Amino acid sequence: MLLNRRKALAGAGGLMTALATGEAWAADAPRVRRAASSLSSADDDILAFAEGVKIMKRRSDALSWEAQNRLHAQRAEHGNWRFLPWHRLQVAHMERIIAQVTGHARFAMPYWDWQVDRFLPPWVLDPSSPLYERERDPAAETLDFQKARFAQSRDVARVSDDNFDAFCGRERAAGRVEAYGHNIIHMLVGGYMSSTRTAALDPVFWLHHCNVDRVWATWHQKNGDPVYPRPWKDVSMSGFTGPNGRQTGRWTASRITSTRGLGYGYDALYAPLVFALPPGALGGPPVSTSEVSLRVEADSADGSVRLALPPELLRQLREAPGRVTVEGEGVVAYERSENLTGRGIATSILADKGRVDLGVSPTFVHFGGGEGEAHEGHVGHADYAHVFTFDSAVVQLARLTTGPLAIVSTAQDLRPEEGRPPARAVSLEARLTVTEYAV
Ligand SMILES: [Cu+2]
Repeated sequence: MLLNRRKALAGAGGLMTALATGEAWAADAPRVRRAASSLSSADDDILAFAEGVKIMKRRSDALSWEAQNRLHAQRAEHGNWRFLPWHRLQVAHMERIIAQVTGHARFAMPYWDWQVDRFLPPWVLDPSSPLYERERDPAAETLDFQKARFAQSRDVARVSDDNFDAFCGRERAAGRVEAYGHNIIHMLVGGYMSSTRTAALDPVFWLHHCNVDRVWATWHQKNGDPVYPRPWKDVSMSGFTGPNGRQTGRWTASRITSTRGLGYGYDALYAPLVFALPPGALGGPPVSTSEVSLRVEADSADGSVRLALPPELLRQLREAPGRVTVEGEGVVAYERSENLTGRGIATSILADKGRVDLGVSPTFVHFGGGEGEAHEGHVGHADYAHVFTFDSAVVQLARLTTGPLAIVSTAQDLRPEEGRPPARAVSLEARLTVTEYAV
């Protein structure tokens, strides 16, 4: 009884700290985070970032570089809908710490938008700079990230259309922003970045997560607060160190959906991306909408999972090809193990002669992490799952083929030279909304 009461009091105290910190940060004139490509090594933010890394690497206390990596290695949220708010908080805290230890009070973390900038900023490639990291994959130094493996995936960019589930993820599945664009960069930069245990040691981690945060800010601007479900809003996170070296207490997701609430903004958000066909674009008004929910447990020897689309659905797609749209979303889950690292989870819709690729998500497998006590079942040890989406391309595929169609997911081995056994899928589920329009 007494223990519970103590715990409750400690919790309340923590909440008040985070509220007070958040209010103080929000009251500042907002910091403006700028594009890495617009900043030279002589710009104030880059000088501060480099100096901050140098100072923090020399420290061994709560404001050290290693402490930030340890926090990320042990408590970062991946593979679930806490991913975006958790990393938003870590970058915002880091920004304040760098401002504090360097005296560059207005420091704002630069963002590296690899789809526009394409190459790593020159100031992280200079071996004499604290922003350099020799552990990176040497190929990353000259890599055009826009043309790199997996970066062409259709699932990388078109996230602004996503609903909450697809974008932010689910309670136990990574959203697309995490599974695709985010994971791809961790894999391509390589070295420390390729493991959750070491990723935050590379300064590029911060530039990258700053941009992931900007993708969220863009999506949030389009969708607004009503889009977040209550259970997500109540998610709480703690363990972050403020610029004074003390913990800032317990934060709730609902308070940080806007970057303003944390005292920063971006010089520019993403331009509106390609949007889906507006309703009615196919002709007359919609005459019917049906929803199909499918799920299958994996049982194939090669570790993959296959979900056949029901024949009556295919008949519907084939009978009214010009008048029907499909929106679909699903979750594919794999067994979490070391064997799943260094893989690319490829999901496609397969026909006898043809396929629609739904993207490849390089794995970024975390072990542990999260706040075990705060939610049941230790999300960090549950299956490794992510969301995928598909659209009316499946209608085209159905129209151009005659046989069965199936959604298939396999974990391709990115290190085939090791001759590892296949990684095992656990399940695949999908929900399709089929809308038929009048002629
Ligand atoms: Cu990351």
